Amino acid sequence: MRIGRLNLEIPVVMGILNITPDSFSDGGRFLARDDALGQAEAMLQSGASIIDVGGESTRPGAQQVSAAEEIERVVPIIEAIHNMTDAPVSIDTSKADVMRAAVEAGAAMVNDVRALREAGAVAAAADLGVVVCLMHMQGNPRTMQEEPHYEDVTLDVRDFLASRIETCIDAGIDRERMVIDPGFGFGKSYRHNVELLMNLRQLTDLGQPLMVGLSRKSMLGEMTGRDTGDRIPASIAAAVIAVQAGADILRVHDVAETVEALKVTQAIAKARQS
Ligand code: PT1
Repeated sequence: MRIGRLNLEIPVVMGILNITPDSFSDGGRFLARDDALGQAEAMLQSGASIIDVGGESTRPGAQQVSAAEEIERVVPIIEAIHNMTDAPVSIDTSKADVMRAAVEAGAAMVNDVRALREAGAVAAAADLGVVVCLMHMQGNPRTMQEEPHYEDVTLDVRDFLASRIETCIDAGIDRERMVIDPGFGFGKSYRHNVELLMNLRQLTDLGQPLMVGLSRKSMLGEMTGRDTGDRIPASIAAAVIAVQAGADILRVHDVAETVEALKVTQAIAKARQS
C-alpha cells in the first residue's frame, strides 16, 4: 500500500511531532512553531518517512482539548511541513473537524487512537479519501490505566480491529487505505503490553499494514527502570522486536537511532530473500 508517494514495502519510521500548547502569549506560539518545524526538519534529515503531527495529548491521564484549539495548533505546522517536503504528514486526532482542516492543510493520513469512533469521524475519513490508522484503546486517555481488563488481550485487540475494519469498509473506506495499530499503553497493564508484543505477529493476518508505537512508553520504563528520556536503547530493542514480528510503521521519538537500527534488520531481511 501507499501513503501519498510513500511505499510500505519495507518498514518505515514515523517521527512524532507533538505541538505543545503555549497559552501564555502569541510570542510563545511563534517560538513553539519554530521549534516544531526545526524538529520536523531534523526528523526528516534523520530518515523519517512520515511526520505525525498531534495537537491533543492522548497519554495516560491527559485532558481533552477543543477542536478549535487543536486546529489552531496543528494547521500552521502541517502547512509548513507540507511545503518543506514530499514526505507524507499524518494528523494524530480523533475529531472530524480537525481531520478536515488537517487534510485541507496537506495531511495525507489520519492517525486516530479512537479508530474513528467519535461522531462524524468515519464519514469524514471516507470523504477525505486519505489513509487512516485505526488504533485499539480500552476506555479513554484520562482513565484507561485505572483497571484495564481483557479475556485475552491479543484476541480482544484483533477482534476490535477486525470490527473497525468492517465498519470502515461499509462506510466506503477501502482496505488499501487502512493501517492498524494495537495501541500499546492504551488501557493495558504491563502484562497486557508484554503479551501483545509477544503475539504481535497474530495481527498481521488481518491483512492490513501494521503500525506500532512503543517509543519511550512506560512498559519500557518498567523493564529497564529508566525515566522517559533515558529509554532510547529500550525503544530501539522494542522497535526491532516489532519489525521482526511484522510491523510496517514505527511511530518513534528517536528517528535517527531507529532508522539506523532498521538498516540492520533490513540487511538481514534482504539477505534472507536472496
Ligand atoms: C500509538 C500512539 C499514537 N501513542 C498511534 N498513535 C501515542 N497510532 C499517541 C505510556 O505508557 O501507540 N499509536 N498516538 C502516545 N500515547 C502514549 C500511551 C504515550 C502510553 C505513553 C504511554 O508511557
